[in-house]
Amino acid sequence: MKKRIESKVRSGARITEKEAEFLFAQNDLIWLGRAANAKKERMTGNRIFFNLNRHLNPTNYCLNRCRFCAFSADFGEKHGYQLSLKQIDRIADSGRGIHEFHVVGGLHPEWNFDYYLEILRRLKKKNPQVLIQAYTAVEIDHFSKISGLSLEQVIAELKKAGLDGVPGGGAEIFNPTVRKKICPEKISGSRWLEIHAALHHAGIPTNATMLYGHLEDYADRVDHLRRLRLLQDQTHGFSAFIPLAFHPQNTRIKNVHNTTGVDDLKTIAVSRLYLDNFPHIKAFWIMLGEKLAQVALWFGADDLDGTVEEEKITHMAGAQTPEALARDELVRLIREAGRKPVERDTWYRVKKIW
Ligand code: V47
Ligand code: SF4
Repeated sequence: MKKRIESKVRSGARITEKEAEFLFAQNDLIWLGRAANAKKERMTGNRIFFNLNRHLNPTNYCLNRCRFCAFSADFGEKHGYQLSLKQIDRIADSGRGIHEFHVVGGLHPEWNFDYYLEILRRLKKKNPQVLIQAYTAVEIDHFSKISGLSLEQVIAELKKAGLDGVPGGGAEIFNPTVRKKICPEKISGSRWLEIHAALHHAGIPTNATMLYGHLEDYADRVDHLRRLRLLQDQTHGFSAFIPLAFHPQNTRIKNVHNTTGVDDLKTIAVSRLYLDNFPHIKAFWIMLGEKLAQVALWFGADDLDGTVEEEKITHMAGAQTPEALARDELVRLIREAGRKPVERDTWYRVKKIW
């Protein structure tokens, strides 16, 4: 099987689901890394992308209360918050010099669709040059429900308000049995895929994620990747895939440990090898830690995300990483890995080669 996979990497032929499962079960991490790196270098050479971005989570009040989520809150809970439009304006003031606002939050029980639109308008008004990557498919589905508008109408309104791209959150794991255990209230995997297909048809590039390291097994991960590869074959609208390492602290998923470094690297590597139609695989340093994210640059990843500035979702679940990295620090991490740092925006337009 190893020889067959090596030859497929050389010829560019597709990895099957059986082979992907074999790769996940593989203990020869160095072999796996070398294969994934060969694939990465065929696609993006020595380049590693990063963004100058600011994350912003407008509220953590959320109707869904997914069991793996330490971030969300009900009214009356101490850690609940919602940003006023004045606070959004202050964040909008900090947009000078960045390339992206990344906006993700909860399904607020009382906000109407226009409030979510107004957030985009305010960010865009003060920063017309900054791209906005906002609202997961889960939020977009919610907007359709609360506004009575069709999915296509919601997307059109979001575009009008300044939306340039959609992040990959909300995908979690598509298998309905596991999904029911970790996020019973959330939209189904099929609906998530349907929303991304609609965004691609409307010309909005999106990302995809997979939350791993909870109750799923390798077959569930491969099934998740299979469904993503299939949709990408049809639409070519995904820019990047980001495996998200589950952080269990303060969540309602019990008896699960943090992911290990080996599992993190394996997941990056298998994703690079199997998702041959995804242009980019992101090692999100916030979740992996800066050091492992740097190592991942030799295991198939070609992107580190960005400066971030502020992060609540993972930190409320126990992440020990900083909430921000300076541009120079990202450049140093990439250079010290022997790679070429490439500053990009949401659309992977090159801003500067370092
Ligand atoms: O969907 C929630 C995850 C996601 C936990 O597109 C958790 O570039 C780990 O969308 N442990 C939202 N993960 C974040 C997101 C994202 C992040 C980075 C890059 C991009 C991108 C998108 O955060 C959720 C969920 O999968 N999440 N709780 C947790 N305890
Ligand atoms: Fe809400 Fe998203 Fe947290 Fe689920 S993961 S509870 S949808 S904020």
